[in-house]
Amino acid sequence: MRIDIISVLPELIRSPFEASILKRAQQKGLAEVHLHNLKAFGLGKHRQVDDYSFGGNAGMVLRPEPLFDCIESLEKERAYDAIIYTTPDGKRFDQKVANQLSLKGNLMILCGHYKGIDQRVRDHFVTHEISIGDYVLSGGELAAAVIADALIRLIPGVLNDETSALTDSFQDNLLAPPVYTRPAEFRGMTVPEVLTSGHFKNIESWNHEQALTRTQERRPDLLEE
Ligand code: 6GU
Repeated sequence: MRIDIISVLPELIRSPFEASILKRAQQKGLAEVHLHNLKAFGLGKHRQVDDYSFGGNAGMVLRPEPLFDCIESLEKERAYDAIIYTTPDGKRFDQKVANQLSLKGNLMILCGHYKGIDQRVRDHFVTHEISIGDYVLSGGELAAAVIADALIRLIPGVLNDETSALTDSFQDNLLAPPVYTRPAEFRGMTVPEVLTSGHFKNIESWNHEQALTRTQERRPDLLEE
């Protein structure tokens, strides 16, 4: 998987890709993340990328020319399977969307900024408009980093424990069960006996029961889907 992220503020999300799982995935050759500064395609001496919106609404809008130039220069190098625009008015991001997008080869993510990007860019290039939740961020960069993380960890070989992504919360519309590690007793608090029993079948059904109970209590909406 290759992800090209286009932003007016790429510095904001450099560090997530230079640490942790995301870094290891790139070192293993399983994922490539490239950050592009839209200002490199800005207009004139001042590398202008934004302008006032027609119609007089407050706030700046990213102009079409730098985005068209940037996107077309990338498209000249390779075909993209999806061009994602991060925006609060997009479709809500969830594990199902993450699973689908994780199967793609080349992805581009356009980070919205200010009041957004010129509608003509959306009409012409964008295949997926994604919001990461019902709240407003100051830019799409953090959303892009969230999306990239969620996709990359699903690529086979990225996680050490191959089954780990399969037992995540949401993978079967259930929240994950509680987890424990050593010591079996800590300050008088013990681990549920079944987990130390070594009885695989009982452990499995205990985990499933706990996942169901948790989901019923915390996210009953997931059980209705
Ligand atoms: Cl994708 N962008 C911005 N700016 N705010 C958001 C968002 C995206 N998703 C939720 N809030």
